[in-house]
Amino acid sequence: MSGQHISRQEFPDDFIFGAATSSYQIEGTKLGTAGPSHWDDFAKRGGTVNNSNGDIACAHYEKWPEDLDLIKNAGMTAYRFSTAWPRIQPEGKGKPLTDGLDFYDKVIDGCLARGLEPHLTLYHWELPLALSEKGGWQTGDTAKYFADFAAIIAGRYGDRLSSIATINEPWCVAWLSHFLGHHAPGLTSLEAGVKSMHNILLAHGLGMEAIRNECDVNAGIVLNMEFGAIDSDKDEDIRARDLFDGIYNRWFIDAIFKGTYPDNVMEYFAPHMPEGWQEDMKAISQPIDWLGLNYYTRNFISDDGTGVFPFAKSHKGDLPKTSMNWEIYPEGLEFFLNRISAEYSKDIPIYVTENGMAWHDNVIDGNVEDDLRCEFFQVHLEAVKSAIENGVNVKGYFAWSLLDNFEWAFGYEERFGIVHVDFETQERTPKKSYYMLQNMLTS
Ligand code: IFM
Repeated sequence: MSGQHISRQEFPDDFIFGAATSSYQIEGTKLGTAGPSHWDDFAKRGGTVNNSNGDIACAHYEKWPEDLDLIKNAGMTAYRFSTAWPRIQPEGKGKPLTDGLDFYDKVIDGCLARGLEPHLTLYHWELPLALSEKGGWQTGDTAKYFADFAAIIAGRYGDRLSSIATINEPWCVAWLSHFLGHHAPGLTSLEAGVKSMHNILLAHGLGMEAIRNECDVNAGIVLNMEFGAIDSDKDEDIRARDLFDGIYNRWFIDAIFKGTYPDNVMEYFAPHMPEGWQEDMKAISQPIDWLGLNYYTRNFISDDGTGVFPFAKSHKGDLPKTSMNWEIYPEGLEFFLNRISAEYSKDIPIYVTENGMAWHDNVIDGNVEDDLRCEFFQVHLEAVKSAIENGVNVKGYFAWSLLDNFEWAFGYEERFGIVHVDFETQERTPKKSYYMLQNMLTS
């Protein structure tokens, strides 16, 4: 099932292959000096399964040299990682901590010493608790503090980085966390959701300005997109699906590339928008140098019969599923790559900044036989290749994730790594998918 069938040579020479991680999911917040984030608080409140948290995670704060070696030895040439804001500014503002700054110096220099391009994401979800307690993403003040943080990072590291992304997956930061309540801070309020949907984009816009003031680095943002499938032609189902697509996908990319929000969503969001939001659209839609796309799955969307916005329920199709019960649907990746190119920008360099799958992997006799993940990477790389052949400017692909790690609301139960982590001993064991990618990239 997982025989090697795609080769490095089928991609352009300047196409980069890498692996991605994020700070809270791997570093260990109790290692080194870091202030508390809203995820530490959410975990304490029982907001994650199995009472797990990011206290130790993969102990990457200590084991980063070994982890960078793993990327290098996979034949990859790029590493995507994020900075923990509370490790730099424990209160979300004020003087940066030397310990945190030194840590990312080591990681970045460690990348460069190994010939790995460092691709840094400023915010992959750990908001300093002090800012969360003052309203977090429901207030535009957080966006202003974020810009100060962006200036610190860009000023210190910008000349050594291959790229900076402002925000990872603004849909998760805003809607998933403030309306659906699945992630920190765990709110289920339409008003909080809508305000965050705008403020996280304001943070992107102000962050871009701060980065541009400090250095010449390639700056962009990473959006996650999910394919809204439909198996009905009823008007109410189409309305639910289009709203899903509007909130999940178009809200962010419309704002960034067109400076507008989708009409079908604004019909319901308008009463809850922050005052004066229109004035922010210029900063939000300033040009970016590149766009990151995180893609995982599709969901079938239909009307939920409640008559209450957003009117949608979802169900799965009959394709093979990951242990997260996410359908494996590579056509969705190709769809979004083509859509970005056709409807937003033909020229913007696009990086697939996350793609991968969870499985309940076990080490047996020193091996992890994750055949389904090997197949997953193959079919998604085929989708990328096909988009490139269609003229889409895709410039790179990052596997999610380098390591099994803290999978947010699922704690350590869901394993996304191409490298298995034993969370008792911190032993790393490359899985079959790691060797498949290594073989592809080095042979
Ligand atoms: O683990 C997450 C990551 O932090 C953001 N993108 C999706 C991944 C899998 O759920």
